[in-house]
Amino acid sequence: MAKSPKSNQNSAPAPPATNAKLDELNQNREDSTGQLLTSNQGLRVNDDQNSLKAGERGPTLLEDFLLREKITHFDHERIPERVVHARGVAAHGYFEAYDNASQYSKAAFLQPGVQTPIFTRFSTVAGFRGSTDMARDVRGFAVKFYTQEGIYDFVGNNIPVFFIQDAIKFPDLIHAVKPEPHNEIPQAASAHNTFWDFISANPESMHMVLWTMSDRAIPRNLRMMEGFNVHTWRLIDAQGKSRFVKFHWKPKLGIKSVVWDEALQISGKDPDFHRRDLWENIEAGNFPEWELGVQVVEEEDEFKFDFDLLDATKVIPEELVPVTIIGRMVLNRNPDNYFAETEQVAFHPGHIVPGIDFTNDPLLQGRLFSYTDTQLTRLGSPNFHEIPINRSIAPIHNNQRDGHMRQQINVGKFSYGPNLLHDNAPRQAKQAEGGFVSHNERVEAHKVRARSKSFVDHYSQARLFWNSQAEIEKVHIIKALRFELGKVEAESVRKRMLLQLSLVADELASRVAKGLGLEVPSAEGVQLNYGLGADADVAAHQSKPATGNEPKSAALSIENHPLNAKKSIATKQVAILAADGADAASIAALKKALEAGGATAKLVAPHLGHLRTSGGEALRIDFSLQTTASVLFDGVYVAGGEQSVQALLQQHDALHFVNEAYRHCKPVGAAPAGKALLSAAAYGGAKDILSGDGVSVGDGADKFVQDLATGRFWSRELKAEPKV
Ligand code: HDE
Repeated sequence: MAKSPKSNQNSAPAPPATNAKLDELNQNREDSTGQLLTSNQGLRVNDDQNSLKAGERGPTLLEDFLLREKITHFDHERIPERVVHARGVAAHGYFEAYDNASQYSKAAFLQPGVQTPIFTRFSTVAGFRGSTDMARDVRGFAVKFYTQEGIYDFVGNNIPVFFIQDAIKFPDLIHAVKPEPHNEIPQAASAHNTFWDFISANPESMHMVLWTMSDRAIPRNLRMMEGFNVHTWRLIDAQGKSRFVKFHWKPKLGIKSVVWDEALQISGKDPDFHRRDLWENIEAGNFPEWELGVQVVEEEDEFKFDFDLLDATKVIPEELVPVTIIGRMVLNRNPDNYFAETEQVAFHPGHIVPGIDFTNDPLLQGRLFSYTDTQLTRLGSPNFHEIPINRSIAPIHNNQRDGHMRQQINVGKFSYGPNLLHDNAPRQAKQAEGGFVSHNERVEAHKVRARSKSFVDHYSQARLFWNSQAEIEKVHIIKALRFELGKVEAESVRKRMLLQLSLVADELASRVAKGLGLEVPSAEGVQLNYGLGADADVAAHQSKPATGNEPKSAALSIENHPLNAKKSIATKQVAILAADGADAASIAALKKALEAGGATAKLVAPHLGHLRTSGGEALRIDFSLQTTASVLFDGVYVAGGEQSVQALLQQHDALHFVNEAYRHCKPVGAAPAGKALLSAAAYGGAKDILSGDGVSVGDGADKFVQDLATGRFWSRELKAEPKV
């Protein structure tokens, strides 16, 4: 459970959506409102719709410099997309440190009350730039802090562990997960044959794979997910003392996900579901907020755990080391331009400031190389730090020079150091002046290409994760594995995966096996530790199956997570189904109750335009039944009014709307007259709709609002499919 410090939490009013970084960006903003058209050279252009020709019907002239400029620029508009995390969305905001962070770190941005501009980019990992937001995938969670001491990048994910322990395996992992190279299938999903072939031969992935098969990999939105920096890092305090740390972002609105069937449909109905949600909520002033938490481990306690702190496939259970909250992040402004900001932003785990330092986690060490290297391909020049969104607000002075698209005009003749003719400027900064000094960790070792034996236990934490899930979460993991492995063509891969799962928990393997129509193979005599060097002693690295009743950790579950203890309807979206003749009073009462709790209602009707209520009032319709779907909402309510309900009964889409919301376990409500629609929608997996939990008919707005705060009513799914 997170410990809350005495802090100025929420006490400071939200600053206006401007800050030092946003002000600095002003010099690059361009607004054409009321301006004349010019070429890129500033020439006023009289006609950019007709090319220059030899006669009206004649050939175009090579002389046409305006045509050439416009087309040439267009031809070069694209840059390579990110090799991973290509699809993303970002927003500006600020980070505010509470009064307790400075005890662990001397970083200027962690001193009490300091506010720092930030730019945060969320992403999926495997899909291309144009893929769907709702792919089952890890979400990137990258935060650029524009601190007074330079850029600090927090380049994390929404899952606290990773698939592999050593960076050298990353190209293999990504080649396996991206679409298969011969036909580029499947898009926006983890590849089936190749991914599971890799995973089944790579036991260290088992913990992370359970996270990706859980509902964490299909978030309801980006505002309601956690963020983690995965590796163990170091915090360095003002006395130079180093402590180990794991970072967490804790979403203020709790953790919420959708169900897989919804995810599949949302991908068709609104592939921009997450980016739209983030954009609209920021525009509406519902600024997303996270608290930054740290799990701090003293150096002398490094070896007191039964896993290695340097192993990125492990969490530190929050029961062992509680999370201390040290600050908060608020996103309060959308970017002006997707390409200039969200696409060109360049993150790097090696962008750190005094007070933060690296550990020897071999995954992190490899990342420290990769991120600059990848920007050279993507952004094309070592001057990518000069792109406005990447620019530090702390001044930059060094002897680096030139290169493609250099913006800075370095004056004078000195571009080397030491120099005596220029007083050694720019001069090296002493530590007391903020000069960065690496933590002086003692390292004495043989040079080896090897994996530490302390990294070998691949199953205990996978099992801890499994044991910590509520029954409905287990059901979702089983269904996800049946779906994903069901798409694998090679039976040998399916079987090997079942074997791996059986080493996590027999129950998990046997329930997945049932869906695949296979028996769980025996582990006897199988050597499992793949991915070692050719001459490695595999037997010595044999990972042991987890045994015994591992304890549970509530923070690994969504259902049992302490962040979800508080129920709220804030920012939830409700569809009110209505047609001509609807009862205005029932709509108004519900809208009022929802708005009081920070939720919004949208009127959904058979047609667009306006509907006429039973009292003759005209109400503006937000969506027609054809342009939206229940999967895009958190709850559904049927408005009163006999004539309206009769009209909805004639619409297959209206019945489907209610039926589907019920099957997805969402709150369903109706004014008394709406009962007829609920009865008619009670078919298939929703046949008990009138007696189901979280269904309110004629109970007034309050009961529906209460149900909406609860969220989902999983008893319906467990009852409809009892033997998963
Ligand atoms: Fe990344 N990763 N990564 N990664 N990563 C990139 O850098 C890489 C890893 C993460 O919104 C790339 O600029 C290696 C873990 C995020 O722009 C690239 C390894 C975590 C983003 C790269 C990892 C991450 C990236 C591609 C294994 C969570 C998107 C484009 C050692 C802690 C940032 C780019 C954004 C992006 C390499 C593993 C998070 C190729 C080699 C673990 C959020 O440099």
